[in-house]
Amino acid sequence: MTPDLRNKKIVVVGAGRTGLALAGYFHERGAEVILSDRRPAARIAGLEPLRQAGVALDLGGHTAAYFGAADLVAISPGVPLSVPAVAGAIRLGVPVLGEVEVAFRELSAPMVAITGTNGKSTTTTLAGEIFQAWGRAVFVGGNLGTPLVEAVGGAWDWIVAELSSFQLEGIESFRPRYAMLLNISDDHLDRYPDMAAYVAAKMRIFENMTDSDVAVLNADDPLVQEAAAAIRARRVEFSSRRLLPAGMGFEGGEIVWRWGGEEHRFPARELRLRGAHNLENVMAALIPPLLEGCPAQLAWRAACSCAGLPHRMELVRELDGVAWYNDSKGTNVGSVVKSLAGLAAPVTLIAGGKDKGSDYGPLAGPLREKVAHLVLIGQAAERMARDLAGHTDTVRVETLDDAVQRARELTPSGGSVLLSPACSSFDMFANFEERGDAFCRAVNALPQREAV
Ligand code: UMA
Ligand code: ADP
Repeated sequence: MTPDLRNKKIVVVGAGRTGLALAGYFHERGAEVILSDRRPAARIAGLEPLRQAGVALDLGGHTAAYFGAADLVAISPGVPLSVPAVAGAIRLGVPVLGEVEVAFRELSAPMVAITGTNGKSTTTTLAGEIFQAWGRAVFVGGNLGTPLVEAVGGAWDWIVAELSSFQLEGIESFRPRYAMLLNISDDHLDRYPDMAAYVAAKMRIFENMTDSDVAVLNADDPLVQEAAAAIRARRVEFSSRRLLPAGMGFEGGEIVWRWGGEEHRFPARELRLRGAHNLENVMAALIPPLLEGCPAQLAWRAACSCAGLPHRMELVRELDGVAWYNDSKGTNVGSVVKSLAGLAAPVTLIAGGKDKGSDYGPLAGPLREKVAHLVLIGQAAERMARDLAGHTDTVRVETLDDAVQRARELTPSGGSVLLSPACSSFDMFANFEERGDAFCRAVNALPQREAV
């Protein structure tokens, strides 16, 4: 039901993709909106239409007085609840909600919500494509790129939403029909005091679910199993290592779905997506449509035709016998470990970026095994060099272009070069897409070696 927001004072925090969408949403419903961002106007794109429509602006910082006097503070995922103006509003009893909660309250279509440290975007895309192939009108978005609030008002049969821990911090009544927890490894320790706080934020996805809802869980991930021990939702699990008596298992190169006395087998070699991690993503994505009655072969064909997203182990070019991969979305240690597992030695790894406080230790083994040269860039380079030197040859360079040049010099024919930073991009780029695009441009500009 559309809430009546006339004359309600609403502060929207953050003027990125989420905040711009939220401000428009509240404005259209008659609220008095103040859009607040710590950046000055000159550094924010897309404000003008909102300003002209009458949205008030609070830029270059967050004015606590506006927050304290609001009927509602609606926050973007990149804004922590600890920001002083937000924390002040909470202390004064002003309701503070995240964008996902705001959107959820107006969405009536059943939802598949997907979280986990890695694989969220790929799994969200896969699940969306399966529902679509089944003829369902499906909104696919959330952390993937299109804010969930943009789904409001659409005639959707299903909503498939990628959700980050940041987005889950701002929920209250949010209750999806399916919630997936793909895996847990350390990430975002620049925002959370410790791993327990990060996991607790992710686990909020299950907090309002009952046994009429379904939790899709990774049977092989001990941290997932431990964290999900007490959830109320019905559990349906996937394992890429063994057969499950009921659920999505794996045996002899085949994904095996066993449910309600039936068994379906899907040969993994038919998938376009490669690697053990993508097998897990496919398994998870199949579960909601199959439980909803989608014909098994139709679901499988849709999964097989999915080619994956750019910036995730994307083969950019083969040049002089060297394969160049763009894995700019490899923004934490766990994802780099998985990406390296899919490549043969010798690899030149380009890593570094904005340090998220992660433990780089789990990279040591894969570095010794696969990586002949580690080329480091960005703010994290110093700590990564300190923590990882000794496991492989390590060089530091200034820019991503320099890194591409060095990788070119260092990598012999038969090897590969992988950009998989283990860090976010915000020290040098606007986002991981911009970083990946810059890498692809530099790689595509490399001249072929003269034949001798
Ligand atoms: N800002 C403030 N005050 C603060 C912090 C930030 O005003 O204290 C402002 C910034 O100046 C900026 C705005 O907030 O203008 C940015 O808001 P945001 O960081 O929430 O970014 P959006 O553009 O709204 O994009 C967000 C997600 N970004 C983050 O969670 C950091 C996008 O996920 C998501 O696609 C989009 O909403 C739509 O749902 C990106 C991401 O990096 C891909 N996500 C993280 C990840 O995947 O690891 C969680
Ligand atoms: P997310 O949206 O969670 O960041 P993506 O689907 O965008 O995940 O994949 C990002 C990177 O994470 C990929 O390039 C790959 O290296 C790694 N990855 C993808 N799926 C998984 C998985 N199921 N388990 C571990 N790592 C994965």
